[in-house]
Amino acid sequence: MKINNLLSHLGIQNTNYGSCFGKDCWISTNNQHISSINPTTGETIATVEQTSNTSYKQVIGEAEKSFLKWREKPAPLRGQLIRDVGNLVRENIEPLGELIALEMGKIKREGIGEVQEVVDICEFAVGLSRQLYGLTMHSERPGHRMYEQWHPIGPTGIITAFNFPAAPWAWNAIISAVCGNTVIWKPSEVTPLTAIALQNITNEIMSDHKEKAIFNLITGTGSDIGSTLVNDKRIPLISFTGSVKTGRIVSTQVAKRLGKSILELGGNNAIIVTKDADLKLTSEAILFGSIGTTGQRCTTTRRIIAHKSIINELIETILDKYKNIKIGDPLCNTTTMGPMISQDSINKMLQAIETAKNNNGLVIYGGQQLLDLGPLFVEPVIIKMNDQIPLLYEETFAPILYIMEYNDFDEAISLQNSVPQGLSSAIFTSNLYDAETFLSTRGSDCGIANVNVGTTGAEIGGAFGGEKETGGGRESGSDAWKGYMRRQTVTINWTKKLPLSQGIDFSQKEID
Ligand code: UN1
Repeated sequence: MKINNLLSHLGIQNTNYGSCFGKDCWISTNNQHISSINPTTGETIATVEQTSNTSYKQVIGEAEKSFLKWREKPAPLRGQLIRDVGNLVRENIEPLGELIALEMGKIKREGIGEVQEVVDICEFAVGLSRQLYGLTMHSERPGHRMYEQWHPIGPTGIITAFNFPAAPWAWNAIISAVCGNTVIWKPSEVTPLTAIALQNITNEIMSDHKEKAIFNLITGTGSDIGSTLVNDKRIPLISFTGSVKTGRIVSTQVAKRLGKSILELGGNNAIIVTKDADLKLTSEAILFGSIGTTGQRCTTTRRIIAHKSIINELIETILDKYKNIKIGDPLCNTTTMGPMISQDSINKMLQAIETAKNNNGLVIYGGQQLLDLGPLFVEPVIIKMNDQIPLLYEETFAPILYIMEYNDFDEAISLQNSVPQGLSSAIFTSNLYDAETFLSTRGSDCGIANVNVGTTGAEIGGAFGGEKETGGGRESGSDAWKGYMRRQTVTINWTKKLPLSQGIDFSQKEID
């Protein structure tokens, strides 16, 4: 689609308001605008008015009001609204995928894949709307019944990152909404247009269902409006996706007011390749894992830990694949890798390459800036690391692949677990013992552990998140919904007696 047609199809103007609580409820207070810039060309796509203190107050006020009504709606009826959101997103999957490619530079096929995650989570949430189950326990007291039930928690704040401008919103917002909460979304200031397009979709559906302010939008920088949201006592839960550095600040600020947070922070993901791995399969997974989304996924494969007997053959197989990467316009169907998001990211990548080279690292492929293609294009880089240097403990959000070798399997696991982050991990092997050891308690310490499947591309059905500095949060499928609700333990006495628990006798008689 032509860019102008695409934008108007998704309800985006040249200049937009960034604060909204429903159809025809976009608010302007003449605040400053931020620009959404196409990383492929450096050109401004459109501008968006940032949320001011005044518009913030209005959005939160509406979200609080709407919560009181929405929480009363039976969950299966809430599911019907979510089903309609999913259907409208599905109808727009292609333009939304294109918009993501345009605004943040991942290739269109991956953009569409990301929107598919939104559709998938909507479908999951519709089923979930009839399965927000609590347990029943046996009481120790006669004639008593005990059970637990789950209630909505309140308006929830969702802060998302540029690299996945749609899916993490959905993992959080859709689940939170089906749980009976209203949602206030602050997207990355770099990708406000995808957020506006999704807000337009939820506006349409909220209006069809005679609702508003279930899905709400605020826009601006993290240090400004993001921080206001994080510190707002009226928001019992903040879900934050972003760097470890910012996550630490967010989690401290939320904890200070005894709020709850769900954190999805950095990764530093490795694939262990054993001597009997299928190298064709392995190199396919490595390619998608390392250059998909231009190496800017939190699940990106950044480290390969290969057995010394196959490392050279593995490198050859990977190089064959890297030589065929087509770098260019992410909207072009044949492109496999688009631009990076910013000059700052490129600087960090180039700096990491320098540090690696200065520390006995050998660049075996790429790493050059490709200014002919545009300001933000780079070649992905493969670096053979001979020493375990501090650089390898950091997440550099770029298409950098470090390869290192191991001798025995325990060493491989210990290298895999040596980093402070704990998001995703994988092993490629046909050895059952190695696969099971990797999955055992002395194996991978990550939230995600895959066998003969790469580190990226998690399905929505599982709980998504990681341990250690990744923050411990879980989002998306499985029972991650519990993070968006408050648990209530209920005991009912249906007798005429009042026995106390633990057998305590509290009668007013003398006790020897
Ligand atoms: C992210 O990079 O923040 O597993 C999320 C994956 C995607 C999600 C990545 N489903 O790679």
